[in-house]
Amino acid sequence: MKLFKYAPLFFAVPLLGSCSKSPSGGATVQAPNRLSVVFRTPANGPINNSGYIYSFAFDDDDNSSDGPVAIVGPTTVPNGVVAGSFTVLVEYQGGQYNVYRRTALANGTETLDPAPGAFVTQPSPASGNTLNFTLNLDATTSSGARLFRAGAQRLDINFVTANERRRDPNDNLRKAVDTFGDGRLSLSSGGAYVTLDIRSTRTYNDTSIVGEPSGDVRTDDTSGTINLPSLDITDFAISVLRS
Ligand SMILES: [Ca+2]
Ligand SMILES: [Ca+2]
Repeated sequence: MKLFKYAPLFFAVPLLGSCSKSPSGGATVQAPNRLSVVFRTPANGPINNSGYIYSFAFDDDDNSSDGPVAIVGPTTVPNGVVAGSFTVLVEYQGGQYNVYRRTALANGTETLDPAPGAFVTQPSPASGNTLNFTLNLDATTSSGARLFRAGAQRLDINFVTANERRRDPNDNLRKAVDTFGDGRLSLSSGGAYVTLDIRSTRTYNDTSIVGEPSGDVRTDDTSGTINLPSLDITDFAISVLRS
C-alpha cells in the first residue's frame, strides 16, 4: 500500500518555478536551489504540537562515515536530539520550526547559528500527520554565514524524533526515539543515516533509500504515557530542485 502514497504528495510540494510569494503576498524570494522534505507519521499518530521534537539533520562535510545519528539517552548536547556529525539542523517543536547552521565543538557541545530566513516560504504548523518544508540551499544565517556549504554535492541525512531532551545523567532509561532504519533490530545504534547526491533535481523517498518501517519507535519507558505512533517515522520524501 505504501507505494501509492507519493503521487499526490509530490504535487503538493512547491518545487516548480524559481520563485515564490511569501504567505503575506510580500517580497518574492528567489531560490533556484532548494531542498524539500515531506515527512509523515502514521494515520493513528498525528504530529505532536505540544512538546515532542522532530529533528531533520543534514551534513555537508563530505564525510559519509560520521553521522548524523540519534541521541537515545541523557545528553549535554544542547539540541538534545541529534549527535554525530551534521552541519544543518531543522527542528520542529510545539508548532514552531527553527533552522540552524551547527558547528560541533571539541568539548562535545555545539554552537547553533539560527537561519530564520532559510525557508522559501514559512512552513505552517502541522495538522494531521504531515510536516513539510522547503529550504533555500543558498540561504544565510543571522551571522551572515552560508547555511549549507557552497558547492556541497552530497548530504548525509538523518531524521530523529524524540519525546524529550533528556538531561539527567542518572536517568538511564531510554527515552522514546525513532530514526532512519529499523529500531527494533538495532537498539543501541543511532540509526542508519543516508548519503544523498544533491547535484541535480530529483526526489528520494524512504522506500528507495532506507526502507523505513512503521512501529519501530524505541523506548524502555513502561509508563505508557508516551504516544509512540506520533513519533513513528513512516513515510518521507526528500527533493532537490536545481534551476
Ligand atoms: Ca526507524
Ligand atoms: Ca519508523
